[in-house]
Order: sequence, then C-alpha cells, then structure tokens
Amino acid sequence: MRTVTRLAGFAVGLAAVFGATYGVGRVVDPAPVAESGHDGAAIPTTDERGGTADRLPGGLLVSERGYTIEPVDAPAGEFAFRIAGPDGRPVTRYDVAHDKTMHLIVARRDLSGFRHVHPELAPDGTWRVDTPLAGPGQWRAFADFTPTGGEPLTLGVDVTVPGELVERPLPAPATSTTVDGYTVTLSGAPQPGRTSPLTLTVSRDGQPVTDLEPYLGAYGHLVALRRGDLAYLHVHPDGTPGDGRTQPGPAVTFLADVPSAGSYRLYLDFQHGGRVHTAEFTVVAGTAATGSGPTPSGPAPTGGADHGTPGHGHN
Ligand SMILES: [Cu+2]
Repeated sequence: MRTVTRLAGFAVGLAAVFGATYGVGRVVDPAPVAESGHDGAAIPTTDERGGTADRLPGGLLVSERGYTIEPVDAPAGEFAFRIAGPDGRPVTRYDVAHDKTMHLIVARRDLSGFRHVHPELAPDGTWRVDTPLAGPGQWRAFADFTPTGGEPLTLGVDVTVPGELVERPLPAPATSTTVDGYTVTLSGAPQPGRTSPLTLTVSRDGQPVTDLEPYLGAYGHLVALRRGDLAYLHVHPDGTPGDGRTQPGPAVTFLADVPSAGSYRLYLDFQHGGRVHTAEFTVVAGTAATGSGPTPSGPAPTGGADHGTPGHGHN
C-alpha cells in the first residue's frame, strides 16, 4: 500500500531533516514546510534550510540548555529521577504549567503503553511516582516542565524494563477509537509546517458527552509522539474552560504543529465521571485530511486494534 511505501522513505529521511523546523514553528516559521506537498511527490523536506535549527522537537534530548534528566534508583514499584540544572545540582524550583510542576509521560519505543503521570517532588530535587512503566520493554520517559527562571523544556531518556519483549505493531490510522466505553472520533489531519486544527469528539452509548470535566486546565490534553524517534509534541487546546466560548464537549479542538511528515501516535487524555481516560490514534501527517475524504483502501479502518474492540459501532 502506498502509505507504507512512503513511510519507509520518511523513516530514512527523518533523522536528517527534523531539526530544521520545529520550535521556530509556531511563532516564527518563515518558510512553511507545507511547500513540500506542492511538488506532488512523496518526497518531503529534503531541503529545509530556510529555518534556523535553534530547537529540536521536545523529548529527543536527555540534556538541553544545561538541564539534564537523570533517572535514579528507586524501590520496586516506583520510578524516580532528577533534573540536574546548569550548575549540576538537582533543580528544586519549578513553575506550574497545565496545573502541575512536572508532567511525566512514558511510552514504549513501539508507541504502546502510553501513560501520563504527575510525580511528587522531594526537597532534594528527586521526583518520585508509582512506576508508570507497565511491563517489559524499551521505554522512553519524557519530563515536561519549566524550571523557575527558565523556559519550558521536555527532556527524554530511555528506560529498559527487562523481560520478554513483545513488539506491538503500530495500529493503522483510524478516525475513531474506543476507550473505557467512550467512542472518540478524530477529524482533521496534521500538516507539517502549518498549524492544523484537530477536533476530537467524545460520545458514550451513542450520546455526545457534553459534560467533560476540566483536566490540567483544559477539556483535553493531547500529546503526539512521532514514530521512529519519539519526538514529543504537546498539542495545545484551542480554548480553555471558562473562556466564554469553549464548551465541555462533545468536541475538543487542538492546534497541532507537527515538525515533519510521517506517522504519529496521538494520545488524548480527557476527564469524565471523575476519571481520566486516554484515547489513542495513529495519524499520518502530510496526507489528505482524515475524516473528510475516502478512506484509503487496505486494512479495515476499524482502528483501535490494540484495544481488542473491533466493531465498536455508532450504537
Ligand atoms: Cu501532566
């Protein structure tokens, strides 16, 4: 299938090119990468030198701008780490962002097993949390934080949990998935080099959910991880609770700036009924918008295959 062929090509090219555009993206972005689609070919972004590579996507580096994430030994059942500051000492002062001073996101390298948790800070600068690493595998842990007096940062580090490794294939792109009895549909598709709206709509038992609860200061919290290198994108909601225009569902809109074409896994955290639920989607950036055109032929687009709930319906 054509998509697969294209992805193979992307994988080769990504490492070389991704540095050029993100970070500048939203604010400056003098040369939209979207131009790559204009030649009609499937060859993206071989020359993006118009942008200054002053910042990579988040999460690719273990150390950036003087700050370094350092996992530390922890008792069984716990995950612990420190952030070393420019002076080499553990950072103990952080600013609140999205309601928390530290967001820890983990996913396996195959993009399965996503979890988003909030560790507790000890006075010596050690962050601790019940381990979010659910089983064996090569995990990537992302610390998303703002050191007081500094800029927001996302550092990433690999963590191996020994045991039998089971590689999980990335689920096919889909525009609908189910989680905990909720059906979540996705419309929109991220386009490299421009801000792309993504709208996620939540229903349950066929009824739109119109009383989503604020979670981390929004009606949804969306993280995207890029297949291949796990570049981390925190995607911002378009609107916040109480701003006079943002409704508590069923639709939540985000503005995504993806740094390149390729496959991404989206993880939507939303809160309803006092619980946080995570809906996952695979999307391919740089293709026609999902939900607004014919579905490519190929595997049945039921999606969510990893959740074992094929045939979730509209009823
Ligand atoms: Cu968080």
